Amino acid sequence: MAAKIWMQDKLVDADQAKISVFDHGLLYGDGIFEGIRVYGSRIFELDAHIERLYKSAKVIRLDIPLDKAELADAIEQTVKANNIADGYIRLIVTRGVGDLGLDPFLCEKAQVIIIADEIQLYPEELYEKGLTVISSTTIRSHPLSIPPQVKSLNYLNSILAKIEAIDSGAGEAIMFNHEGYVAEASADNVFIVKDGELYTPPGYAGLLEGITRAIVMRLAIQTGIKVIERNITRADLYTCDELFLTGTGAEVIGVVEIDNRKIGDGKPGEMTKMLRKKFFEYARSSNA
Ligand code: PXG
Repeated sequence: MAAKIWMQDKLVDADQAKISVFDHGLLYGDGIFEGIRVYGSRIFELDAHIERLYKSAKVIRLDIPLDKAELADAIEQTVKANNIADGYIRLIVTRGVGDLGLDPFLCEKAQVIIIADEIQLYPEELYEKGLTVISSTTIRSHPLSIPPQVKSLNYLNSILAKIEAIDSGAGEAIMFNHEGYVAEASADNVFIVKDGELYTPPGYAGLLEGITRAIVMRLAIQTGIKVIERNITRADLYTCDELFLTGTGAEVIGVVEIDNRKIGDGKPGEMTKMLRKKFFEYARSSNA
């Protein structure tokens, strides 16, 4: 358990880190967050996470009470105070304390919370064997609803998909968009390999543009692999040579079965393994 939590403008003991029952983050899921990794005491892609947080804030008209440099400094201090060498940061900004009505502008001030802790990893065995996934019947929200680009505190869409996965004994659920194209998994982005080329749904398919996704695309291009962002159908998933997911928690993980259809030979594919290795090395290297 984390010992010290950043609350607004200072570190406090974990048992003193409390928020009001009138916080709109709790009452309405009105807020945003980021999940960030720490590798070898270095905060991975901190600038990209801060940029994404501020973009989420802009969309929902939330004023973050710290500027980007102050926020980065607060994150660094929280990691140090908890002695986290390899771990996980949860950065949260809620709308803050308001009344029982929806109006966000009646809230006093946004509430910044930073938790730095150990990370719960998928067991290594799962990376070797690969994940089983299902197609979710819950679709990603329409772009004119909660924009999927906003990493909001309302994750019920993803949670409904995750429940479906758990109910069917699968590790993850693939979510489609309102047009029936693949969007992403409940907390990861989706890639497929077909004839040696790498495909991933474009941002406009309605997905969170993952920071891991961007790095994996870059590493693939550097290796000479052609990377194509285009709409992917369910049949594309069923007939691809390889399928894998990317995200802060999972990094790169192979999928070997979807909706009772085996992918490839039922083991994580060669390109998946190569990109997992490259990502693993990059994240732990001193230039990351
Ligand atoms: N799509 C969704 C819906 C996500 O929530 C990703 C894609 C991958 O994005 P990144 O930037 O991480 O490559 C996410 C990330 C958690 C947790 O505790 C979830 C995420 C990140 C960190 C922790 O479930 N989601």
